[in-house]
Amino acid sequence: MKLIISTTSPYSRKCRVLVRELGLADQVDEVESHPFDDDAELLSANPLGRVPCLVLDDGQAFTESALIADFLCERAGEPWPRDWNDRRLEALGNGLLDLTVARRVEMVRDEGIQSDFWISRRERGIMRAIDELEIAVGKLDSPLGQGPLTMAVALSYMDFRYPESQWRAGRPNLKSLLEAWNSRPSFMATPPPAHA
Ligand SMILES: N[C@@H](CCC(=O)N[C@@H](CS)C(=O)NCC(=O)O)C(=O)O
Repeated sequence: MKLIISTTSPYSRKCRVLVRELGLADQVDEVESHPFDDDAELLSANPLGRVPCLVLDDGQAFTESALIADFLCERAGEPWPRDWNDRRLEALGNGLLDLTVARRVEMVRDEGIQSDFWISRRERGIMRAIDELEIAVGKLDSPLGQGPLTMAVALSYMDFRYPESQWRAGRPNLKSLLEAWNSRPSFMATPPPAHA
């Protein structure tokens, strides 16, 4: 299988971490592609032009990180608990990723066309989501699961793109969750590049 990724993409990182956690590294070739280069291989696999994209050996392609994650977990024999609470946390974590990426997209526009309305709306959504996740993560027995992984990837992306963010203040459960993930080899092997 081929996993088309970008090293700065948090959605890609989630899939890359899963490949390593689930012991699938010898079955998956990672191919780097910057989505904005509109590289032919990516566009022929994914008409949406986005990463990540998992291409199976028969050419069939999966184009959403959540779908890819489900596929990888099934391929590995479902080693992690997958109940509705995990799915709920995954959905909230994915929403947090969407908001952080959307905020980033707004922030890198030329100053004259940035929208304070959208930046502020994204930031308020991010704060509400992490407050909810702080409560939810306190009730988890283990950091291993698609839900907590998605949350950890989103928090790590916040550190990458918004190092000034004080998200740890008053949120000890989320702080511990990211510490737990940061110490795992799968996370250590997939950091975003230092200058990007
Ligand atoms: N919902 C998608 C989001 C993927 C996504 O937005 N990836 C970004 C990189 S972080 C991308 O490829 N953006 C290029 C574009 O939107 O044109 C997923 O979960 O896989």
